[in-house]
Amino acid sequence: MSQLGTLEELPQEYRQALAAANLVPLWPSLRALLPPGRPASATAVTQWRWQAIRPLLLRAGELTPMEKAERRVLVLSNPGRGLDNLQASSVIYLGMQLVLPGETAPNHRHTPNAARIVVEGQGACTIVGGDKCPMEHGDLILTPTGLWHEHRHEGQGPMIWLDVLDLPLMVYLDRSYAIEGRPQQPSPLPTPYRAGGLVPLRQGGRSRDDYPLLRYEWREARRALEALATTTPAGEAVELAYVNPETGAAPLNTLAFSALMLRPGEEIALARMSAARVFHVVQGEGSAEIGAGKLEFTPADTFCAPGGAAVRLQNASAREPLFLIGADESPVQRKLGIFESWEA
Ligand code: 1HN
Repeated sequence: MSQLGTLEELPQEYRQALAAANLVPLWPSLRALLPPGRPASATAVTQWRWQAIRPLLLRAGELTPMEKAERRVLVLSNPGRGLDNLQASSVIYLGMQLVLPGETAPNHRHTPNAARIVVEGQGACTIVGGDKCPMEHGDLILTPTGLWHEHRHEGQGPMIWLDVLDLPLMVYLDRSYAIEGRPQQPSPLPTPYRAGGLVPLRQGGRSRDDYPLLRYEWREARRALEALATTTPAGEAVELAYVNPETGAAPLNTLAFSALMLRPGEEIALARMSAARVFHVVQGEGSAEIGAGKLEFTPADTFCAPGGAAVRLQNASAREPLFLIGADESPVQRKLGIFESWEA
C-alpha cells in the first residue's frame, strides 16, 4: 500500500484557499479513515472497579440532591475515547446510578435505548411504560426507546444499578432528546409476561407492543445457566442470550445482552466478534485477557473489550462459580450489515 501525500506537502496558500471554500483534501486522511485490513478503535480495554465507584457514588448522594441531578450517575468513561465524551465504546454508554431511600427519579422518555443491571439494594422499582418492575440484584430491566420511565425507592439503604445506553450513537446521529412527563400511574395488574418461552395466551399469543418482557430476573437467568452448565463440556462458555420472547431478537434495537457462567477454576475463550462489549460481574471473581490487556476483577466490577479483541475469561475460584452479564453493540452492526465474528 503506497504512502499517500500529507497536508504539510501542500503549499500554504493552496491549503488556505481550500479552507476558505470549505474544502479538504481526502488523501492525507484516507488511511486513517479507511485503515488497511482492520478497523481502528479508540476504545481502550478499561476496568471500572466497584470498590472505587461505590464510595464516590455515595458521596455524590451527599453532595448532590436528586433535584440537582435528575439522574444521579457517575459515568463509566473510556479514557481511550476521551473521558469527557462519556463513552464506554462507540455505541455504549455506562453509568452507575444511585437512588437513596424515599427518592424518586422523575418520569421521562427519550430516544436512546437503556437497560439497567441491578448492583446493590432492595425496595426500589423502575416503572417502564406503566409496568412496575421490582429491582433485585442482577436483574436486567429494559427501557426501550420512547417508553416512559421513572425510578422510585421505598426501601432502606442505597439503591445502585448500572445503566447501559446507546447514547453515544444517538448523539452521533443527532437523535438524542428527552421529554419530561408527569409521574406514571403504574398498571394495577402485573405484566402478563414473566419469562421467556411462556407467552400469555391472549391476542393469539402475541402482545401488541414490541417489548413484551421488560424485566429479566437474575434468579431465572442463574437457574438457566446452572442447568446449561450440566450439559456444556468443560472449557466451553456457558452463555445465554437475553432475547425478546416473541421474536427471538436482541432485547433492544441496538444492544444485545448475555448471561455468562464460568464454573470453578474454569477458563474460556469467547468467540471473537467485531462489536465492542462490556461485562459486569454479578457474582464471583476472576481475570480477563482482552487483546494484549489483562485485568483482575471482583464482584460488581465492570470492564470493556473493543470490537475485534480476543477475550479470555478465567474464574479465580476453585469452589465458587463466576457469573457475568455482557452487553454488546452487535445489533447495530448486524442491522448495518457490517458484523463479523470468528471462532474462538
Ligand atoms: C436516563 O434516562 C437514565 O432513566 C439514566 O435512569 C442515565 C443517561 C443519559 C441519558 C438518559 C435513567 C441516562 C439517562
